[in-house]
Amino acid sequence: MSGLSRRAFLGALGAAGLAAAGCGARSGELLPSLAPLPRPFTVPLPVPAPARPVGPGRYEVTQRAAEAEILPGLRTPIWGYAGTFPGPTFELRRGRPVTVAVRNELPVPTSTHLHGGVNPPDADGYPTDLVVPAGFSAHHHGHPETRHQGVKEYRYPVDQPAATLWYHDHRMDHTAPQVWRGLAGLALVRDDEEDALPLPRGERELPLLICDRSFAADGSFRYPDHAAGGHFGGDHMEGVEGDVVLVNGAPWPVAEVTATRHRLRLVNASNARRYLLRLAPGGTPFVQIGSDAGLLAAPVAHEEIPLAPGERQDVLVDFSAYPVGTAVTLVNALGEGSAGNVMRFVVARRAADDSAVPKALSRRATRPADVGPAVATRRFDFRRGETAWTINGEPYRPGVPLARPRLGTAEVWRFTSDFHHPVHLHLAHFLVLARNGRPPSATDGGWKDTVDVRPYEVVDVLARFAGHRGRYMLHCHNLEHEDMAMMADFDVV
Ligand SMILES: [Cu+2]
Repeated sequence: MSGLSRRAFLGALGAAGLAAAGCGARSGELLPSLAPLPRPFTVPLPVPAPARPVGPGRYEVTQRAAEAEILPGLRTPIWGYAGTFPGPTFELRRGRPVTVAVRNELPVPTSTHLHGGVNPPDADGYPTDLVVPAGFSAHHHGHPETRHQGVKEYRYPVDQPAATLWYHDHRMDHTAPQVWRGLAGLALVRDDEEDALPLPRGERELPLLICDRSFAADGSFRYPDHAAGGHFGGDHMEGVEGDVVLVNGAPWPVAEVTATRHRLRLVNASNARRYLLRLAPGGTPFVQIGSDAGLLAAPVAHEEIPLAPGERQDVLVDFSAYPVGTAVTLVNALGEGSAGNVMRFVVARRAADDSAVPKALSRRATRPADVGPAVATRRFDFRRGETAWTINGEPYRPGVPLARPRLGTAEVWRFTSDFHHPVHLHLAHFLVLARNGRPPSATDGGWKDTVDVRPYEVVDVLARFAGHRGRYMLHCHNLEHEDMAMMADFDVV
């Protein structure tokens, strides 16, 4: 590991690096695998096991090192919630609070963020609110830390609409390498409104946690050495991209489906990679029913789905549009080479289908006019600075809030950028109002917590600060940018 501090290292970068950050379609830098890669569409799609409560509303999950067979024939050391990658899927129900005791048996501290969750500040996974394993004593930051010895109980009210959430590590300066090693999983919130809809269920509802990884020759995850611990060089400062696309932890998997409607909960859990998802052959659209934070008011059909790190899309795909026997590939139009494929569905047989595409989905207000007037407008500029990735010209300063919105109000937040920055707000869900002063993209609809801000774009969102007072944050969800200081606190007062 480099002995240079993060800031000294970044300060040593030249103007060439600064210029390179601005242009181009890529959102990170490829780190190629050294292991031989399997043929795509040979590994069956796994579905992560459900988390099992140990008592009413209580879960206990241990973060630990384990091994997984990700590339056939090779063993990959992972760090996983419950020793699995992805971690177990939490099935949550609106109105039923849960407590999750996260025990840390890894060699490093962790902090768990439930992404998209409307949770009190002490359960939000603040980056210095750490669960410290037994025997770990190093303090290597000047930042004040909260330390929970061995275990922390996260109390989640689950007072929010049905949505596809996910959880992942959020440790200060170390999020990117710790998520890369496997610390991520799904949490699905369900409610009565969603239950009343005739959506595909059971085996026809597939959560698809998509992320890219690179592998060393021995099968272990490959990650820039100098990056582990928040020390990046110029070569991967833009973000680390792998050449293997994993879905639910399996490389380019294949799933047999009936020729019926399916619900796909798409999650981009990648560190830096953006996707533009299409079906090949086409001929049937993605019918979007939900966004990051829950169901849309009404379905919207798309030929392609962009997905930046942290974003989710809840879509229906009707496989009855294809003859039995068709191989339907989910491709990534932004990916080069092996990263151009995501997974494959094989339409195996006809079957009865009692699902439908509802005309109306959620009664939750999704028009800005129904949310109420914005009481303030604030600007947040996401930019590569001389010494780090910055927001409003400053690297992250824990405990120094850049905004103090009032509980129960809505504000317009304007995001500007010099590069691809998927901007994520904790606690507050938002509606995308405009891109460059024009209407948002067709795929920007509904309540979101992460928005893909592209190079030199101006994105306006209407954020609602509801649920809890206290300290939260906004940050770039390119995890390498996040680790390189592209975060800021805001206090809900
Ligand atoms: Cu960024």
